[in-house]
Amino acid sequence: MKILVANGPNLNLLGIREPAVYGSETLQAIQSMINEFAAEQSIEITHFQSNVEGELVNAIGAAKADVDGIVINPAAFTHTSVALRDAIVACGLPVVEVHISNTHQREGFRHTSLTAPVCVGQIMGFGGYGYILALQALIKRVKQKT
Ligand code: CA2
Repeated sequence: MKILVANGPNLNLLGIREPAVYGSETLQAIQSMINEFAAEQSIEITHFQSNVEGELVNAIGAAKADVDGIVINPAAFTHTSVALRDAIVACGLPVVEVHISNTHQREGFRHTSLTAPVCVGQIMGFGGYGYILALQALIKRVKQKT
């Protein structure tokens, strides 16, 4: 089984700024934790991070031919991007949305996700561990379908 883990804009800054909101874990540390979990589960992970909306759209489009599912933190594009939502629908893969913070405890504009309605589900508020929860749920879903 192959899974794409995609991260959106500014998540490359994790652990460097705003630790009160996002914790002190860096993106690299989260990716290492994911890799360790993936090795235990005998699954393959491809990591991708971009600050550019079109690059995320392209990565989701390319994933269709290459992976069995996607875990995505679309970051700020969650709340704005019809293009990402359309790319998720078009790829036809099971996608799980993850957020490090609980966006419902934050500003009103973060309470709406344009992408969550076209995902299998959404996990938020558990910091970097949310990626592991998302992977567990996605692996189960992919196994059910195969
Ligand atoms: O909680 C999440 O995972 C978010 O997707 C993070 C996004 C935010 O726009 C979403 O509403 C919720 C922001 C990612 C940027 O992360 C930073 C990390 C350190 C310093 C500045 C930004």
